[in-house]
Amino acid sequence: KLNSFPKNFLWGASISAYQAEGGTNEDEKLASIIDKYIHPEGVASFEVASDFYHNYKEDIKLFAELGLKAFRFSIAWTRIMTFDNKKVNEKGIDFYHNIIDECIKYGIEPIVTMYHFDLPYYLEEKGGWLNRQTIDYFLEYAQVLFQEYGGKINYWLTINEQNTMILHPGAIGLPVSGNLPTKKELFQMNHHVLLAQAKVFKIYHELSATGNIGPAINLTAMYQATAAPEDAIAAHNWETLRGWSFLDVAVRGSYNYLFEKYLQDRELYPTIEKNDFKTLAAGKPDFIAINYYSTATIAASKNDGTDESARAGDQQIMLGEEGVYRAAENPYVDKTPYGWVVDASGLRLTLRKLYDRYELPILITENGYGAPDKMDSNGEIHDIERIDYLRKHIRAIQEALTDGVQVLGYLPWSAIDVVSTHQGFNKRYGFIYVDRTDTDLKELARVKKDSFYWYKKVISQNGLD
Ligand code: BGP
Repeated sequence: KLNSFPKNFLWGASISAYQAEGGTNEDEKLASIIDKYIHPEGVASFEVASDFYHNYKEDIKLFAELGLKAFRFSIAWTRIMTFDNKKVNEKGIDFYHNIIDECIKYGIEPIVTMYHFDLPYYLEEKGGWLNRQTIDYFLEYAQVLFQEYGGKINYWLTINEQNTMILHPGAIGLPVSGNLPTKKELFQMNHHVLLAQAKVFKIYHELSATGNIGPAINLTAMYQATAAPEDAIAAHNWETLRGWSFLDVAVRGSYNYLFEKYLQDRELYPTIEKNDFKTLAAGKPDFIAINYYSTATIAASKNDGTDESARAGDQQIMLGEEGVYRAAENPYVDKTPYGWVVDASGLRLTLRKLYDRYELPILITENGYGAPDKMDSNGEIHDIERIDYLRKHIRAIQEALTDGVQVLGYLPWSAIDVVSTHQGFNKRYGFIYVDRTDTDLKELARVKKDSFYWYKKVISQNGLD
């Protein structure tokens, strides 16, 4: 028998600033690296996105109608700080106050991501996260966030998907130079991001006795491709290097032994200054947020130069690494139209493993089904595959809760259609359709999909449909 969802379970949905807002040149917003990325031809840019910047009031009203108890959005650093963090941009500050106040008006818990891929471009020009000074910039920005919004926000997420940024930097767009950082540089950047995060955890806890803060990692359980022992080792490599290595530093304050060895063997070990480990150990999260979409199936490296190109479907973030592991197909699971593995039991397993390891409450900040939804001649969108996907994942969460895992809430991606990280506007995840295509903005009208009515019922019945 399954337990019911807790009464205060945070039924929600998510977006990020750059994928939803648009208005990239308005109100003295600075350019972010995302604004400067090179987009493939015919794929929507982020300049208008879903026009949430102008429509937020109407959109949040729709979220209230949907019955959301929580709404996760990110704050664009480039909207609220002026060049060099010199002062705050009041227009940007007000914009996010307005979003938060609208949420609170409807009894929706606002959940804030502080940084969702969109570093200010002027910082990138100074070396980005490779430059240790970026840590101080991030701290200043964080302090402004806590001072401005601290009294209204109970859940903060520091960095969205640090592991995606470091392990698969190309997945979120190409820098203007066209050159991605080297691996050595990436792990140095990783170290700096971890330091910034630990410092932010610490200053937040000095300021707030009641609020919660945590990292948001892309986490998926893995399966070994066969019972061959070398596949088991490869799968463990993958799970450690792709997931735990980031969270172990965030939660325990230290690099785990496999990660250290991996970095040392490849001469990728970052420069670590004298007090860094003290800094890392001094900042602790209150909970862990995960973005979960799929499981990965992992086989031993063939070591013949093909590990990195061997793909399981189109899932760009499931690449292999020479000598460490390679991706394999899983014949037991379905895939989305974009080739992403659909595996609800994998969510239950991921939650168990995460809880086993850290025993911290878990917030699911993304999960969803990307598909090219079409409006029919009656102006309706019958996204039944999405409903099926979400239904199964909600059931898996209920199973995990029944197992004894502490799950605080579920915030699927995405509240409303947004621009996909690298696949434009045709790849939709929302409960609310935005009437535009990659190339034609139309009127940007909002249309409730079938999943909207379905999720509304689920929320009103606390997890049942
Ligand atoms: C996550 C990101 C989101 C979102 C989602 C779906 O990695 O945090 O920003 O975009 O993936 O990915 P995509 O848009 O590539 O389908």
